[in-house]
Amino acid sequence: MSFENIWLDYNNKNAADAGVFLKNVALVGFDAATGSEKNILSSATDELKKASKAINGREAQIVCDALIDTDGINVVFDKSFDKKEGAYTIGFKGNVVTVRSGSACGILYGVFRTLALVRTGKAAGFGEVTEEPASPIRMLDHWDNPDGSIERGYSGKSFFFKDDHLFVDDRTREYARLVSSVGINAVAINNVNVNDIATGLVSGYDRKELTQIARIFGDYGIKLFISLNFASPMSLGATDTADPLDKKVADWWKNAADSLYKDIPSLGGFLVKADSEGRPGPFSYNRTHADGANMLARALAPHNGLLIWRCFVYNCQQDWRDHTMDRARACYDNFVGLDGEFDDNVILQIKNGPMDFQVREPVSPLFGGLRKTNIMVEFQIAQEYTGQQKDVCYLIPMFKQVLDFKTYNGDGEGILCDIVTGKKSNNKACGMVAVSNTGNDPNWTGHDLAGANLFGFGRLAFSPETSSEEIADEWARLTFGNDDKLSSCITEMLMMSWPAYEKYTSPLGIGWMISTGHHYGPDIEGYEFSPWGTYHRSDRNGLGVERGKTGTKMIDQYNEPVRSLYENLETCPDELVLFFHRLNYDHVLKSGKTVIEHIYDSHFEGVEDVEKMIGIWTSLKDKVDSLRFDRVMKRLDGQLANAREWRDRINTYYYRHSGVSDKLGRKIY
Ligand code: GCW
Repeated sequence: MSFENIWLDYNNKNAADAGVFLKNVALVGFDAATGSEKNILSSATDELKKASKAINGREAQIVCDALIDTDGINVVFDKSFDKKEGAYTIGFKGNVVTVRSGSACGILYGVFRTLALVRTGKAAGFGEVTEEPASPIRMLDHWDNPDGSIERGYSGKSFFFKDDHLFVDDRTREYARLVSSVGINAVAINNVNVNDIATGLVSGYDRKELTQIARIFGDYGIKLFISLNFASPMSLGATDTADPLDKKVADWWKNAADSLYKDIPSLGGFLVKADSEGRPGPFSYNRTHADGANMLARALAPHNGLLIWRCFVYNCQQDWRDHTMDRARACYDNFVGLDGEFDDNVILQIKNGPMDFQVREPVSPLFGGLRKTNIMVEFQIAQEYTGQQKDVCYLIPMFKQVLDFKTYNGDGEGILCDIVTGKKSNNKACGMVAVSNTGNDPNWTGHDLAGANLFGFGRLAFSPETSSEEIADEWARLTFGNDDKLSSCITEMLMMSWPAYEKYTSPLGIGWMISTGHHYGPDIEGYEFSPWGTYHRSDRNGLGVERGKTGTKMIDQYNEPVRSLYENLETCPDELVLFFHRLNYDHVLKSGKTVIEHIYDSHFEGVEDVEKMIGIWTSLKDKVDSLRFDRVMKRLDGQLANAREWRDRINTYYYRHSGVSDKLGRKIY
């Protein structure tokens, strides 16, 4: 399927002076590049050629090894530039911009950044700035299956797999280009639920294609990761066990890793989902997750590979009648006792919340519990629970709140962002990852506005101090054209979208009132009497699971002062109060409203917000090409219908349970 260039479409309207900086290009020091550096530098050069051709109508004049002093860009590969891998300096002076870095990917990122700056009119007054990637690992996890389907994919089919095989086409390179332009440097291409032939990827299946993909990724500074099936040697018939302490098993993995690295020396490593939702894992052999992870890590260690181990481990066979068990506790309970037991090249990948990518969750307490373990935070830009790219939901503001969370992990406030970026520890085995929202739809993300999450996640992992508004504004200008009204309207829509989605779906942090299985649209009791551990326990008196001292004590997993903040109803923030506490409908919130009033009001407001977004988008009719205008409008209309459905179902449900009429007499069925 054909694809669009989205934010890398240099034919979009650019700032008037953008072309000046692309008339001439000087490449300085490029001869010093060796091995894969050369390829990365040539990706940077290609990019300048593409941009100059589109913006000026002719390719830039390229000179080598002499700086230019007018109308152009100097790209200086300077090994004495001694900063973090991927760092660069950009300096504007008159009509010349100079990009300098000591690493090839720093040059690539610096070139992409410069192009974004000149296209959005930021050259004037910019001066000189050095930027460096905050997170060492900036990763996308694809949940793509061999048959071409994508688990929780809302943008078409896979562009990595088709008919039980990996494949390579123009889109492979285009993908690498797109995500590296926002600093992504690691990608896992196959689903963490490793099914069918994907099990064989670690032991030779489609090795040729795997190698090609890794090379193309390498040209853009991206390391390939493979999701593995913990029971591979057994599933493939090589052993009769997958016990991590069995020598045959460890040897099998060692051989598999040796052979992989022989063919793909740049391989990043493995990603593992074990003992979760039916996947095999060390628990079957009475071994710990440290036993399992370390065995695999030792196979990778001689090659400097990383083993990324997911912490999404919980019992999905729970009895809903049992009020003592609490899924929200599981991640912490399963891992905190293993702190310090993992090898140096193991990284635990922890979902941002203790449940599962809901529209609102507290931060997972495990971030504050681990002190001697490498960790990454896992976000989901695939909008599984946040509108599935049918509804607009700009998630960057949510991710920023998570990153700002104070864990009090024994190292002062222990801001989550500092932990996963290795800021204080100088740790390099850490970072941020997002479950990708891409597929082979022409616009890559299904909803055109969902591109902001893909772009935004990369920007955030690289520069977490950038504001959500800045990211939205820049993305809008690059994607739709450099125009003040356009970008401010789109930014406004994006900024109101997460709060709107929260308002019409899930009040006060309760979550989970979604349709079962596919997770789009309301089904209030869908998961209520099921084994998945996701309950709201609404009855005529109230709703919520008590997670404080009189309940499941999940709140005790947080460090002080967070624990007291959440335990205490006077201080627990309204937006999370139903996550942590069971409340009656007449409980008065900090906002001054009762719980039932809040439920009614927020559902009416959420729908009004969607109507407002439609108004804003309508005002852009003359500014957006009709293809994209209509595509977005169609989805917004669908979103409005969806929002009304949520509003009516939830309001009616709680009206019938509580018997409390709406004070404002609005229509509740
Ligand atoms: O939320 C659940 C999803 C599953 C997913 C799982 C996970 C890949 O519904 O589809 O499986 O999370 O994160 O492993």
